[in-house]
Amino acid sequence: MTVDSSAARKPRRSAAGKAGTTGSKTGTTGDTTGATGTKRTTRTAARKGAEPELVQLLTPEGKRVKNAEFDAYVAGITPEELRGLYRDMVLTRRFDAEATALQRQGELGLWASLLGQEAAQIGSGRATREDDYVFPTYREHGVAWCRGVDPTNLLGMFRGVNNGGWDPNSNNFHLYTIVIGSQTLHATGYAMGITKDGADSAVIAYFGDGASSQGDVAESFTFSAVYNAPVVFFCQNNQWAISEPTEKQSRVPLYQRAQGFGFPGVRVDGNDVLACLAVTKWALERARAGEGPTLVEAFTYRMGAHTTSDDPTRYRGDEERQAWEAKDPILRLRRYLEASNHADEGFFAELETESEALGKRVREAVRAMPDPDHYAIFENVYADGHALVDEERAQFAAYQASFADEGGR
Ligand SMILES: Cc1ncc(C[n+]2csc(CCOP(=O)(O)OP(=O)(O)O)c2C)c(N)n1
Ligand SMILES: [Mg+2]
Repeated sequence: MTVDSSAARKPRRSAAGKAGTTGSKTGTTGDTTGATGTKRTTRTAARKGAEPELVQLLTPEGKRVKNAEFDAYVAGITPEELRGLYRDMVLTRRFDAEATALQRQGELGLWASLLGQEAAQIGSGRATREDDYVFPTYREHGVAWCRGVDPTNLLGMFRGVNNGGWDPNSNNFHLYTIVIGSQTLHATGYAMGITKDGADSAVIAYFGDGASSQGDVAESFTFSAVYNAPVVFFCQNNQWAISEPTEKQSRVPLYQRAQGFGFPGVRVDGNDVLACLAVTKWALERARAGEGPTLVEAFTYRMGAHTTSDDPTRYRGDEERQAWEAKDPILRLRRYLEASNHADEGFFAELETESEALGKRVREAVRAMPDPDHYAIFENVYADGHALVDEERAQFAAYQASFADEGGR
């Protein structure tokens, strides 16, 4: 069993929208009632020293495995929807590869690749409803895709020509947040607002394993728990925070942290798009039903570098990546689609053409963007200017002038 808190028994919010905190005991005694209403035993893997269990619906070989708790959340999925999930993942990966190449060609200043995390993002992103609100970090290109944000809009910030590039309220997809973990606070505040409005929308906040060590995230957990806020904390545990491995970040599997705050935590196979869809749907439904926050830990792997500025060969071995390539999220859904005759050669060929067209569109859009103004960063720091900022601008100008081809600008 994978749900780790008796907080799943929390009462519904009162009609007045007040947080129902009474009776929300967070004890560690055995049983808890699960998403589907069945009784289950609180997992004790860590205490017994066993490996934490994953919610998995598709094995790496693409075999569909039964799961009594979460099958219900994908029971009605059609072959067309399955192909849709596959298409989402393939196009997201293609976009990401194009952005990485554009950075290498000098068109972008930086890129944070999601390679390997497509299932975590597409599964969870497709679980959201239009009126839900998403608070991403800086790597959620697949979630942005699901929310209907045009991929070319994600690139301006990485080229240095704008501070965001999309209207968060058009798609209920907040701007990318680089200050690690801080968006979990924004998400919690927004979710508390939804409760006050008496609405039944939910919020999902994305963050990484490294972010889970931040005070902001702990504060978000505390506030969302006591206010019973309708928020899903979706942690993509890609096992690295730049060069810092997860084992240096936590003594317990990350999803188990939720228990101490009084709400359930679930570890899902982050390379299994079906499992991510099912678990996130469950968690969002809990939020809508007034049952408060959930922590979903999507256990995955960052196959690429942290960003294009990083060189992972300095801190990790190739074998690790190879082991995770065998668990590739796209490959496993393809195997399932083929084995179950849900997709034919024509589908894959058409998708390949669509993929190439997307790459071309992204390339052309970036090349049509203006060059960044290197001095824009010094603007809007203080309304009336500041001596220190002036000094830094002058220092930067001198540095720029030291490059023969820059001419100081
Ligand atoms: C508050 C803060 N501290 C430090 C950094 C520098 N920084 C950028 S990314 C990163 C690691 C984040 O790791 P994780 O949360 O696991 O996300 P991942 O990049 O692996 O998806 C750090 C420390 C930052 N951006 N913000
Ligand atoms: Mg990480």
